[in-house]
Amino acid sequence: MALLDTIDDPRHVREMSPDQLEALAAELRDKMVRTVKQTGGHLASSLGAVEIALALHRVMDSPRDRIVWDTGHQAYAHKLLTGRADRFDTLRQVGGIGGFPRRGESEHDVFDGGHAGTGVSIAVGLAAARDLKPKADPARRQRIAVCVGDAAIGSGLTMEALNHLGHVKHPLLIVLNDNEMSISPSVGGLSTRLNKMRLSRAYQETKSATVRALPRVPIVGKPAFSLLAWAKESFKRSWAKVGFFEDIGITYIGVLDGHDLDELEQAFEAAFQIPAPVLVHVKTIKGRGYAPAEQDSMSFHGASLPPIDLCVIDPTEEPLPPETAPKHKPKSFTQTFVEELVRLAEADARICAITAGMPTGTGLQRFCDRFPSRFVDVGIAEQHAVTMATGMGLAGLRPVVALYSTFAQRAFDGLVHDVAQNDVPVLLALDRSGLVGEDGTSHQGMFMLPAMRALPNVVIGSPKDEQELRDLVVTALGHPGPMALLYPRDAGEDLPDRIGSALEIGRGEVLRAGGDILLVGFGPIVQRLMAVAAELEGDGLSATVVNARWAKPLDEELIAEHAAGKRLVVTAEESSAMGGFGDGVLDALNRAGIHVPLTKVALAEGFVHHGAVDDLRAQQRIDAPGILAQVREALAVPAKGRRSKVSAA
Ligand SMILES: Cc1ncc(C[n+]2csc(CCOP(=O)(O)OP(=O)(O)O)c2C)c(N)n1
Repeated sequence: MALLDTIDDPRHVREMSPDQLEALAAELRDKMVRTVKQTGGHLASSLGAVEIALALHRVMDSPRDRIVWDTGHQAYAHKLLTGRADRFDTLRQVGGIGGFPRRGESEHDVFDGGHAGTGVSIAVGLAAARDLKPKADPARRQRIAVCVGDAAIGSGLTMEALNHLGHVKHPLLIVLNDNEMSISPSVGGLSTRLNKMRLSRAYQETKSATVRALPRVPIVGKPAFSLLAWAKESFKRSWAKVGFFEDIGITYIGVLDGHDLDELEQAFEAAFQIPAPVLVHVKTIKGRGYAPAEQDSMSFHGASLPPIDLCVIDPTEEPLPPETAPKHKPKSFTQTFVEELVRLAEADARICAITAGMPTGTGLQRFCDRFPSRFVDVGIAEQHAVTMATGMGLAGLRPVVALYSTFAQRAFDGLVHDVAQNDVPVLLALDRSGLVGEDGTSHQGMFMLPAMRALPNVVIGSPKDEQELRDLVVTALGHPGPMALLYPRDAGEDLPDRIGSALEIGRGEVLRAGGDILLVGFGPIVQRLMAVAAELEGDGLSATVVNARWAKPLDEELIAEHAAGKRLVVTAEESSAMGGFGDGVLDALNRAGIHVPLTKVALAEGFVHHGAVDDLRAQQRIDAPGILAQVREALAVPAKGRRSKVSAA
């Protein structure tokens, strides 16, 4: 029987022998690799954190003690050790195990995460709550740990939390899981510092002395403090220049081998003896134990590739038979966006591009390869990206910030206070707008459109296809103010490449004309409206389809003209229904005095869980069959009496 099958409580790992633990670590890795080959997922990060998870569960008593995983993408071992091994093959599938800690799944999951840099704040909050309890309360002995990566630790939110923690000094263990990588190589001054700390010979001597001394650290009592004080001092002596954490009030232990379970346990145990915040800096290998992931941790960071692609780059797998070779894939919106951006940047030296730790995901790596000096990766620092872009815009540049819609949420104040208030020509390229699928609640791109609609000066556009995306990029970079462009993770329509040309801002277009229904959409969902219109013909209903292109300013005139006299208006967007494009159309029609029943096709209120995008679209009834069904239902509602849940008269 596999060791993993014997673990239904993480406490069981405390009773295991060193040999068993080594075997268990191998089993955990094997399970992750086999699963992710089928489901996709954050393989490399989780492979690198196996020993950290084992050590934390051996030293701590979860769920009484609390283990926080920053971001949550490296927590697969934790999931497997906490009663989810038998369901792990459902990872990221509809109704299955989520890719990040999810409180609904297990009492061992502390919070529902997904965004980088939140872990230390959560842990500080937990520690603050614990330390408010009366001294005699046994809950005051609760141990709290947070594991955070070397990229996430540089995010603004983590910096704020560390700064605060250094002041309030709640006892708490921060495990800095340093694999030198974000998704791409880590960037930033802190990252450079961490590198120096790892590489210095002086450090090597300090480190080995610390590690040699750690076994002598007693479980309780004062000697631990003096030993740690010694370790700290010796560290400071060697590292006067790199005492970043010490300087802000956080005790530092490091750098330890993050794959040496024994060393980790001793350090964690020692850290918990100190009545103050302690950061244990460990060096790990991203992708540890699976050669393809170790060699190419970038591809295996978030392996969303279909299983077949993982096999192609896995030398241990059988070669693929020719008939199963990957098929032609249409270009993604991301690729088209970057192509057009690079084309424009050839002719306009003011154009520069900014990413927040996602050069590959946003496609901007291509821009970087062509114009390295006009490209900036600020690290996981979305707010800084947007505000810095404002500064660049004020100084005469044409900054383009490409962010995933979900991560742009963190930059919202920068958008309001900096970009919008100053009315600066910043192009905010919101990739992954709409459903993203397997990453689930934390990652769906569904809140930025409603949030941005209220912002003065900001123009909001979304293309019906990849050719129109080129037009919108040209339009945005010729516009003297801020613009946000929303495009999805999806592939485009496989249309021929062509050069973009400027469009009139606030002008939509009629794609087909019909007398019964107006279907008006924002973004690529317009393609589904065309399919729906074709289907409705079979019902004897003719539909006008309008591609709105702009959610702000809305083409009110065009929409009002085509809504007047129809039996039904249907608005469509792949975004939260509340306060979005549909509400804009509704307001506009009300203002124009046009009172036609209106159905809003959008994402229902609430978070959208993980699963394949197509399944989620079907679930939300925003795929073509779902929209068609909604239209048919709306038309079956008698004109008088019951109001449809999304209708307005
Ligand atoms: C706010 C935010 N921005 C970007 C991301 C995308 N992202 C997920 S993991 C990651 C890199 C994290 O690197 P690190 O913290 O060093 O952990 P590692 O994966 O290397 O273990 C990034 C940029 C995110 N999850 N949240």
